[in-house]
Amino acid sequence: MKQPAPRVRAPRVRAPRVHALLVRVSLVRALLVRAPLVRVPRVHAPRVHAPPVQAPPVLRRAFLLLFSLSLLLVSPAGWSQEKFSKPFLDGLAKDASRASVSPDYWQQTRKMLEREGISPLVIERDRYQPEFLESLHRYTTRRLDAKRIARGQKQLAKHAALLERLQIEYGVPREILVAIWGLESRYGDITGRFPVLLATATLSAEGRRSAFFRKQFLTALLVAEREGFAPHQMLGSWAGAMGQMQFIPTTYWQYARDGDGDGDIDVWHNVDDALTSAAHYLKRSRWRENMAWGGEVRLPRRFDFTLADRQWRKNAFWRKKGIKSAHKTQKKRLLKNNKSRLLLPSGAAGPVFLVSENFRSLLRWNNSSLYALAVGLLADRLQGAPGLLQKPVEQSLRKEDIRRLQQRLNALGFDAGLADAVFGNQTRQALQRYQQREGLVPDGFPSLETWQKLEL
Ligand SMILES: [Ca+2]
Repeated sequence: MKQPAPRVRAPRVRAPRVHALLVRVSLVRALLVRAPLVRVPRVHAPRVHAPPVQAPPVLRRAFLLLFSLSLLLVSPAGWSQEKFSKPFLDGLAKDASRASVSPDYWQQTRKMLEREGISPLVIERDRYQPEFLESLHRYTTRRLDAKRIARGQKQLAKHAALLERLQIEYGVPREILVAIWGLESRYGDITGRFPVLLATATLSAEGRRSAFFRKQFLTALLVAEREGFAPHQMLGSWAGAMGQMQFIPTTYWQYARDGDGDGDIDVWHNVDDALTSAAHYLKRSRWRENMAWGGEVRLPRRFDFTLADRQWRKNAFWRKKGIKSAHKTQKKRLLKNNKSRLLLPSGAAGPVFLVSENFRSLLRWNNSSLYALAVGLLADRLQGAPGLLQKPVEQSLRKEDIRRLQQRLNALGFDAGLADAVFGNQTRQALQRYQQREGLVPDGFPSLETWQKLEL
């Protein structure tokens, strides 16, 4: 991993050294309050995507709480019995030295890791798998609530000058920045309480994506040393996402910027720094000025749903097929886009979207269509746009149902790939071919009608 050399700066004390017990108490508190914005770690390329993790059931949380409290009582030296192994820490030491982390900072970090041990909470979060796949309806209802919209509008007014400057400098609309801010951390309210170095070390020692998290850990070391944090003081989500925009360490290292020019980057407390860094990251993710993210569209009465195959096509093509903006005010914005693709997140009966190449920039931020749609839709709502014309279909699919669907399609000779309970492109296309043969609407969505026809 090639990283630019860290800026040389005298270490600076950001806050009084927090006793390990306090860190433990804050972690316990994280269990008591609503789960912090727990999300998929962002990867530059290729992106790893897993469905957003939801809060564990109440009972499990209560158990964890008791477990944590018992550790506080009986294990003052560390809150996990399982330690990082010596060969693992020795391996990290070599990598840290190669990445130009100072020997002194590495020793402090090693002591912290030896004292704390592998974090059971981080492991728990990483292994938690929701039983249901989230629908567009559920996803947006939980995130585009009236309070989040109203607070976003207040933030637009409060930071008008900064947002204006960023729009001019980076070409990213103010509403998009504020929408991301609202979704990532509820405008800075929830930035995570896990020590990032402990979380990323735990995930590189234990997790399914150890190579990815090892890189995050080493980059987090560089960030923490450069920014003058004690090793356990740099806090983030269980997966190491940091600050008001929830940057993973590699994103922070590459894209975080000093927005207010005070010589310091603080994406945790300084709104200028957080929003400037986000605008910079989006521009570098090829955000194009004067291009809408996309929008809801209206399909003609007779529409060929096999076109909903995720292909990028010229807007002229879509217009010829009779597709129109759902809202008059958005008509011009969509016409400006060069290429779009059609998105039917809840099938032909739900809302349909044309999304632009800027949507792809949002996917680079977080490779989830539901996330990118939520950003776009929240940004529109912040501008006073009405809600969706077509109500999303509420259909919660259990993972087990998807596995059965895949098995049935495979048995019928429609290659849905491995029956892994992930509703990916191959499954969608197999379902589309099945629907076409059976004379159903070929939207690649497991509607009730399709479900019944498949006799599932
Ligand atoms: Ca600053």
